[in-house]
Amino acid sequence: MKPMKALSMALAAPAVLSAQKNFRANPVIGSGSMNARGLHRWRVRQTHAMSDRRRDLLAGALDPAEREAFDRDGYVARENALPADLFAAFKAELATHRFRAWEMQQGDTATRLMPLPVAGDSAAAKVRAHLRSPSFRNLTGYVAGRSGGYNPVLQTVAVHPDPSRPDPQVTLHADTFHPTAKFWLFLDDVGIEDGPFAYVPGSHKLTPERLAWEHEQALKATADGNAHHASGSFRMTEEGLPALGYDRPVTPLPVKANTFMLADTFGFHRRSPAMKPNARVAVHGMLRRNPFMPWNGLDPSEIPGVDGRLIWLLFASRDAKARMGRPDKYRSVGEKLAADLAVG
Ligand SMILES: O=C(O)CCC(=O)C(=O)O
Ligand SMILES: [Fe+2]
Repeated sequence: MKPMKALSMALAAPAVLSAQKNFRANPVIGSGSMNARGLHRWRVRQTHAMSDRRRDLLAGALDPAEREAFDRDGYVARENALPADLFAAFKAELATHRFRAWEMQQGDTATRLMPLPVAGDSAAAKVRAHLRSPSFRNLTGYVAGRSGGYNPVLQTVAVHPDPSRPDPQVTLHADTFHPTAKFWLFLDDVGIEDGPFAYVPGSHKLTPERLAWEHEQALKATADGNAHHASGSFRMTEEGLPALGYDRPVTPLPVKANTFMLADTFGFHRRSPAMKPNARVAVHGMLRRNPFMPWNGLDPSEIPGVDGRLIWLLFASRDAKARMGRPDKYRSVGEKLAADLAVG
């Protein structure tokens, strides 16, 4: 090995024991010879075994019916998630209050993120606190396979359907190689025509066939033409599911307003294509921590004073990058109403 190559491999090595999933960005994770010897397969198996142990420690704090639903399906829906009066107050606030917004365009779909206020007594701040209260936190930690802090943000998915410019999120995929949680508190009914979240029930389980498939994907990921695949979010086809031991079909999950939908996005999922222009508004969040650490909780992002500022720092850093001529995929679009369908 040439000295420069050896140095870059040495610098890249610690990421093996982290949530880093990008085959192209990291020369060790993307190494053909290491993956041929089973590096990716080891990372998958190890993180799933560790998540199982961490989940066992959290299980006692859960509602048994929610736990059972999640263990079976890989997702769980909690209806009437916010108290009715808070939900009504939040909807009323969203109808008139503009929030600072950042937008990303992918195909025919724009995704807008609007951080919620972290203090004060607005309904939005109360919703944020409610979604971080123990019963949400415990369930989210369990689904993620490791509990910790998270920052719910308002998310609008604004679609102007155009089959010639598909949204990459409508392709079936897994987000990463280890258990990880995403959630949506949907603010309106989401019918089939509105592009609901869809999931392959049971596909969060690491079957021997899935493990073998993960290994095969890793061997070709670095060279894959699909950038999402190469970055470690493996794409999947509906026809390929039975061979991995998943005998249930992709299931669109239409919901009633005020439903909290939570999924382990190691399982295969996608956004169903919307059939008409629409804006799907939700409070959205994710919990993804280093999956190689044995403990739950003790999350440095939750240190008082740090907690709540990180999300704003993240968005500020996007603006700073844009000012330096290196625009992030999310760009600042000023203040917006959540349900605004106009993009830009
Ligand atoms: O918005 C959705 O329904 C799913 C999108 C997705 O795949 C993701 O956020 O990981
Ligand atoms: Fe996804």
